[in-house]
Amino acid sequence: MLYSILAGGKRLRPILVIAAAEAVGGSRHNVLPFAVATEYIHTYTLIHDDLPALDDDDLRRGKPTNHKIFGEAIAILAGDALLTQALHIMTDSDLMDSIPPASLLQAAHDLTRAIGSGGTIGGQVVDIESEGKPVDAETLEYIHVYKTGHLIQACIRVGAILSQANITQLNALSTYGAHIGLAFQIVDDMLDITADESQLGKDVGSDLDKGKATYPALYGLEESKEKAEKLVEDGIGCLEVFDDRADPLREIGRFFAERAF
Ligand code: GRG
Repeated sequence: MLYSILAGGKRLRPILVIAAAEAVGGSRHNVLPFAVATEYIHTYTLIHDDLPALDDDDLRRGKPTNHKIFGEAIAILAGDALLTQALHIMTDSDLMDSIPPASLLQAAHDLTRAIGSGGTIGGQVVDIESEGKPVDAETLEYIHVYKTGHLIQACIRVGAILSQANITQLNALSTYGAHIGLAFQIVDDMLDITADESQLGKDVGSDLDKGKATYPALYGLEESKEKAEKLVEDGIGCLEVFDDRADPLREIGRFFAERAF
């Protein structure tokens, strides 16, 4: 668990939890346990995604993948334990000292919906079933939104929910999250072609090797870039209802479109 958590990573999901909380006037201290939980959940998905039965990758966060060091059995268990520990952290009754119980429950409910069969795992299943087959635009968008977008969107919603966002704020942040979440995976597809391994810290070219459904495969690199940029622009546009406390979310959006790692 420690090996993969401490291997690095951009910490984007916890950053989104905190940035969303602060955009609606909340406190970073109050949302920190949920922010940590999102990184545990994300790291679990990476460990399992890298396993031989799934993507069979050798490099992650600039280091050998978990199963390469500890073997498959321990890698599976490390992923399971990170997921379980995330649930444990989110359901700690001490959190009720600073956050209303209904908000805690809603946040945990939102986050767990985003990572189950109606979210990350559902997207991953369709991704696997689509390998080596021609995939239409609708299926491709489904894979990306479910596999990657829902967790990103949920991190933003969680920060807002725990910080007592009103419904207008929550709706605006949800739409922002949907846009940048899809853009993130489109750029991830592009980096699999354009980046090098030392820059990215993970295997490159593996989507192509596995016949994965990707935006560059369907639309080409240029059109994929345009789609990602448009999604981010529209996503940032949803933040008009917020003041400069939402500037970190605006910057994160831009980073999602422009990132090189
Ligand atoms: C339950 C057996 C089992 C498997 C689960 C859920 C799952 C497998 C896989 C999730 C799918 C997945 C890993 C999608 C990729 C999302 C993505 C773009 C990850 C990379 O995120 P970054 O760039 O990574 O934020 P860092 O390392 O910076 O945190």
